[in-house]
Parts: sequence; structure tokens; C-alpha cells
Amino acid sequence: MSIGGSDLDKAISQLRACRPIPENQVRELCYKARELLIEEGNVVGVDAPVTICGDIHGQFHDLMELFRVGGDVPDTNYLFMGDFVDRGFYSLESFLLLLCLKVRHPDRITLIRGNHESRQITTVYGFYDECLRKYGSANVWRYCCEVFDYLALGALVTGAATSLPPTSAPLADNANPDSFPSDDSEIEVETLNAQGEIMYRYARNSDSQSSNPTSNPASSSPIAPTPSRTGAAGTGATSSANGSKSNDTGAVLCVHGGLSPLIDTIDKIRLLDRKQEVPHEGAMCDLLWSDPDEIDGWGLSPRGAGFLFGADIVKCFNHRNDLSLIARAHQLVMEGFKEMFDSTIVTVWSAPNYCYRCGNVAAILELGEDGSNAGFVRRSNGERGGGGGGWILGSNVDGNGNRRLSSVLGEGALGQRARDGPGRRYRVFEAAPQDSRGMPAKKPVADYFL
Ligand SMILES: [Mn+2]
Repeated sequence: MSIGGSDLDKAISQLRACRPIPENQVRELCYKARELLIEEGNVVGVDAPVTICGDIHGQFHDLMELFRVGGDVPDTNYLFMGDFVDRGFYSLESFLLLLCLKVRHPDRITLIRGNHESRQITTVYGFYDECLRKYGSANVWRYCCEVFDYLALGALVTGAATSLPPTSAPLADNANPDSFPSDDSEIEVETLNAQGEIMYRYARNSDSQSSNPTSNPASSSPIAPTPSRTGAAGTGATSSANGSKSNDTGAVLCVHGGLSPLIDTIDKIRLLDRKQEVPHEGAMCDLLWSDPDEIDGWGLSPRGAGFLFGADIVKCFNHRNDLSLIARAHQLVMEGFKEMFDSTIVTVWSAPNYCYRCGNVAAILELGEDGSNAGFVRRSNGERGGGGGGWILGSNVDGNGNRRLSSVLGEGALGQRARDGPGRRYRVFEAAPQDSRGMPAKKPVADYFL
């Protein structure tokens, strides 16, 4: 049999009901998924608008809640930053549903690899046992692991708007509208609850740079605007004729864990041979395992894999690669998301009440579309035309084409934000009601009354 067309839609509705699909369909699905994923580069190019999600960890009913809050595929574009499996009770249904959606709507959903998408880790943390329990053999686990090996290592989101369009969303009960910025200011961050009500709203910092001061009259910035660049954000290209002129927002790099001391440019990620089990060390391992931390430079990770990296590392990397933000997952955040280092990096966590007992809320990050970025041509490998990933021709390059080190290490990179970040809308949500999980409440309600 082949899983295409109506079979695929049938599999999707079966998985949406949290019912596993037959083994032969899983085999076919995994084969199709691999065919798609093999065509993707290590760093997938993604156009805004997109909704960025963190760890799921087999919490199927919370994934359904995520889609309820964020919109369904294909109405909403999604980017999932890995750790689909392990810990929760429904790794199988969660991962297979995401995989079905990927095969059904390849341009609407991007899946990148987390450190749990690995043979070794899934053997210890639940996914292997779950497959064995649900199918009576390890075949399905093996098919899924073969897909893991082909997942991209990162994604580069371009074309995100610098500010959020005004919404007419209602205010949450606990919102304090007096603290909201005035109507004419540029909204940089907005936080909404699961009902779509606004909880917080922040204007762009008045000391941040603006590429187009006339569009931001509220800014009283003493800092000179960054010279206008014309290349596709994230490629570093400046001479491309098809770039955006009105949006100076850098690109957003999405990885599961973080940075690596072996990787100073995004191009170096593109050169890795990713089609393998996650190694115990090296660049690929670091991208999936590392964590940001309040340290200078690099540090040893208590996880035993990857590294800790400080604000200086993030700011240098972002500056060098024309990034305005790194989005990553991998660490439980009680509030669902956490911005660090002057908003140059954010952790997004999408598994509410992690392990059904941590009591945290979850979040997803929406990046809006910058209308001025239309006209880019996507190459077949998903990378942008025009720049080729080169970054040497920027305003920080001297006449000989050398990157001016001072501009990377000087106050331009470390003392302030080098780039305006994208407008960021966080939707925060709680765990799905327990009764939708098909498990009885700890004490049946009747006990209290009879
Ligand atoms: Mn992780």
C-alpha cells in the first residue's frame, strides 16, 4: 500500500484521535518523510509568518491544545524545534502526527532535530518502550529513528516584521493596560493567554536602533541608525537587488540546544554531515545539547554533552551572522518562554506541566510577516537566492573585504543590540484538561458525594 492522498488524510484523522496507525503505514510514512527531509539543507530556510515551538515530549493532548491556541496546519505555519518524543505517554502519536502533517503540507511545517531524536536517548527515556508496548516489536521505533537521522539541525527564519500589527484582541483580566505603551508606539513584544487575550505589551526600547527613523517617531534614539543594508537578512548579502530595503531586522536562527565553539558561521552548520545518529561530541552534538548561561565565554555543561555559552558568545555570533535573535528550546521554563542577553536569545518551551507534574505553562512564539520582503525566490534546497550564505560584503567590511574585527568585538556588538529584533508575540497556554487525556481523575468526583 502507499500512504498518499486520502490514506494520508485518514492517518491524520486517526492520529488526531490519538490512535496509532498500523505498522505498515508507519513504514510507508517514514519512507516518504525521509524522501522529503533528505532534500532539506542542514539549515532550512523558512519564511515568516511562522509559529515557533519548543519541546513536546510526547504530551499529545497538550500538542492538540497547542494547535487550538496557535491555529491548525496548514492555516498556521509551524516550526518545531525538536524533542518530540520521550517522557510523555504519547510520543508515538505525537511524532507520527507531526510527520504526517510534514508529508501532507511540506511547506507549512518544519521539523528540526532535538537531542531526544536519537537511538540512545529514546532507549532510556521512554520512546523505545512505548513502541514495543504498542506494536509488540521494535520495528516502528527503528523506522522513526531512521527519520530522526534526516531531520535538519536548524532553521533560518527571514522576512519577519520588526513590529507587531495592532490587534483588537481583548485584555486579559490580570492585564494592566496602564503599563501598556501608547497607541502610536512600535509594539515589539506581546504576550497572550490561551484565550487570545492580551496579558502584556511592550514597545521597542527607545534606545534601540531604527533603520527607518521616520517610521518610528516615538523613538528618541541618540544612536545613529544602522546603515541600510540591501541583502537578504541572515545571508549577510548586501548587494542583492532582490533584498528588502525597508526592514533591517536580521534573521532568526532556530536550533534545539544552542551554539558550538566549533561553529562561528551558519555556513559551517551547512557543511556538517548530519545524516547519522547524534554524536557524543562535536558541532552537531553541541547544536542539540548546549545551553545559554550567565557566564563569560564557554563553560562545561552539567548535562555531560554540549557546552554552556554566555552573552558575549551570542552577541558575537548574531552580529557576525546578521541575526537579530536565536530561538531555541531544550530547557524547561516555568513561564513558557525566557528571553536572555538583551533579547538576543530566547528559550521556547511547549510542554505544559512537563512530565505531568512540573506545574509550568508552555508557550509558542509567533513571528509576523514583513510585507516589504515579498519577492524573494526560494531555491530548491530551501536556501535563499542572492546571498549564498556569504557574509563578507557588509558595512562592517573594510576595502579589502576583511571583516573589521573591531566592529564585531567592539561596543557595536557587545555594548548594545546590533539589530532590531523581530516583533514577538508569545501565546502562553496550560496543560490540556486531564479528562481529555482519557485517564480517570485521581479521585472520582462521586467519592466526595456518596
Ligand atoms: Mn532537549
